[in-house]
Amino acid sequence: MDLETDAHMEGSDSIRSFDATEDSGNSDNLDSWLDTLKQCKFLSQKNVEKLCSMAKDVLQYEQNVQPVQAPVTICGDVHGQFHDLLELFSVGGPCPDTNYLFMGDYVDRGYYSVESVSYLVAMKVRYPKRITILRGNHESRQTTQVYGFYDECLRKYGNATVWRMFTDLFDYFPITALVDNKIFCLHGGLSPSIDSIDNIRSLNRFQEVPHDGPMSDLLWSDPDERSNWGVSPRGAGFTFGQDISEQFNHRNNLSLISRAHQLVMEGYAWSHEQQVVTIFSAPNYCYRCGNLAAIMELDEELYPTFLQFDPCPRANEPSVTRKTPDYFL
Ligand SMILES: [Mn+2]
Repeated sequence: MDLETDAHMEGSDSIRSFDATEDSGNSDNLDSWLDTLKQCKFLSQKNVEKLCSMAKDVLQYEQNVQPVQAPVTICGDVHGQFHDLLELFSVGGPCPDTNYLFMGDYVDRGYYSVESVSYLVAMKVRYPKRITILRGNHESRQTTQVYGFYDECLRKYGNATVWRMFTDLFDYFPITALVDNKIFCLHGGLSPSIDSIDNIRSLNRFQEVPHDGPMSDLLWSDPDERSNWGVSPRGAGFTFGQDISEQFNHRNNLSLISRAHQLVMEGYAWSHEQQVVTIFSAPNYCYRCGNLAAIMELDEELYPTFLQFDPCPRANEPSVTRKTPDYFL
């Protein structure tokens, strides 16, 4: 398919603009790709190329602070645990009946990064108003070369082209979202370079995640019991105390910071006197951590309900007793 011609034809298709289901067009392709992916089969390289091109067309118009309306269900790290991602949609309700906001880290660690990120990106293109996908610190060229996604692409496609197409696409992902102007969502946490949400709007996000600076901090930082800013043991981002969260929420008229990025055994954890919540959606992380996963449903009044879930029992799963790759250590 000639993508430019195809895009031109879609642009002149008036039916598309009036589609009440807010489809993106191309739904025949997308629905068949989604059917393939649901069986945990990955797309052809050619179709990944088409998918990434379509996704860029959608994501380039989203904002650094993407506005989202409640009700919406907020999800944390997935990390290539594809069967657990399907379990997440089973627990939370199918999209587009339920709106979803994912806070990054779709790839690395688990065995099905390709299927997981392909599925979420295809859902984004299929239902662009119903699902928001933010960037995590693992949606980067550098991190994916160390923690598994690059190797998985090589193994499944025989070359690095699919890895390059996805990591190029990651540069387009929005870095934060704001639910009804009250709940600020992002992968990591706050940055000493950012006082207000407007500061984030002025960043140029269309680049590899930098080693330091505000964009890096938003994807890497963690809340901490110690007050003020601290050095992060991760080697990127900062730790931030309750005083910092209070100040940020007060200054920006927020009720809550919702973030992911850290393994929490119950799947969710409050901190800073309920001004920050951590959500982690990969159950039994790395197939060995024994944690629950959770997602946070927000109703129209932004009242949160947490849904926890266990790992999905599955056939053909790689044995947990196999040799643990070095990058798990
Ligand atoms: Mn992370």
